[in-house]
Amino acid sequence: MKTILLVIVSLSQLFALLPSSAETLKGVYSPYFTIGAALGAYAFANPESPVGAIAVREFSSVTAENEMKPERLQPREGEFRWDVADRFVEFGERNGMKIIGHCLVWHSQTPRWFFQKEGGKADRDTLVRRMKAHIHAVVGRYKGRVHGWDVVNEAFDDAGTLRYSPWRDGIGDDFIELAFRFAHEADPDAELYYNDFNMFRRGKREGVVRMVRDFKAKGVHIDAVGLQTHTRLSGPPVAEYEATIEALAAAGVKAMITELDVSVLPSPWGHTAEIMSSQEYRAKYDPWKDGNLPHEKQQELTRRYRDLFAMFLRHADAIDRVTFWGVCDRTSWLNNYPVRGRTDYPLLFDRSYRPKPCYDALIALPSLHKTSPGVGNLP
Ligand code: 9MR
Repeated sequence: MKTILLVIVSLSQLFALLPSSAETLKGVYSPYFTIGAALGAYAFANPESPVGAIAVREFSSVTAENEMKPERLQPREGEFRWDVADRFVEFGERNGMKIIGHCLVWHSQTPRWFFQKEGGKADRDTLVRRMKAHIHAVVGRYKGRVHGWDVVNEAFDDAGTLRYSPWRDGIGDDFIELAFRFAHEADPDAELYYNDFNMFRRGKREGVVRMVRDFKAKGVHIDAVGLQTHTRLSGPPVAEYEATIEALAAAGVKAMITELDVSVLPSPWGHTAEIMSSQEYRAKYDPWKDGNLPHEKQQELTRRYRDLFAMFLRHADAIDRVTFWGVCDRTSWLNNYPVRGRTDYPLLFDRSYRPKPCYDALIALPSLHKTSPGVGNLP
């Protein structure tokens, strides 16, 4: 009898250690913030997709990784292609998710015709008219269905001044403000965000905060700033992102973590996610191409995710949503950037769609946080 009891007790202890199948990312983080993922058409337009199935189970928000960018929606002036974006929005609605539109105004993935007219560059009036038409058409079509829009993407440089963009070149520095005004006109109830990478850098943080304060002073509607958060195992320091989240809260907007991933591969470029640079394939930059990440790297990845989320939990009041830039390693953009054809391991699910140890750590973290806040920061 005693032995049977002992077996039952130790079995139940064992089960208590295993992640319960009832637990999901969106469930355990629901008291703190929304958990989202970016998806490609392979996931939301294919009912058989394993990635789509994971998204439905684990995430309560979705962002279209590419399918709502200007080049997809309006490849030629006045010729809109809604088909795939419509399916994305239907997928989100069917699964009761917060749908995020990405993105309206960007220097990249925007067809050239926007910026040209016969004989050369389009003038300011033409550009403003085209920007307004694009934003009204896109935001208007999904009015009341898309929860929030990345209105302007990546307009600042690391120093906190405005970077080159054909929008800025043709319109002037007020192109950002105009985009927010047009988006607010088109759907006054949609949330509006400014979104950028390298938001851990002090210069960029200060530049974006200045813009937010200026918008608030002028009555230009803005709800949140997105920190893309494409990170690496070795950095950037969690404390630098933390400083940005605090600065945004002080300026009166929420922070969103909008494109989270952790590249584990060696990089000659340091911490930036600069979109312009790319490099030729070299084997030394692709050390784990057989699909097996060494145990100690797996542990480092788990620690990195745990440290980031421990900080997010401490600032849950200032953070509205945390979105991963993808679901599983197989389909991450990082396999092709900044070097084509590598094997990276940046997300929570592996190439066979199985949850990785970092997933288990993130599932366990909120209950640890409740009993001893900051626990994830232990070495
Ligand atoms: O993940 C996206 C990738 O599939 C595209 O090829 C790429 C094109 O620029 O855009 C990627 O997404 C970017 C996002 O739209 C904005 N922030 C940086 C992301 C990674 O480059």
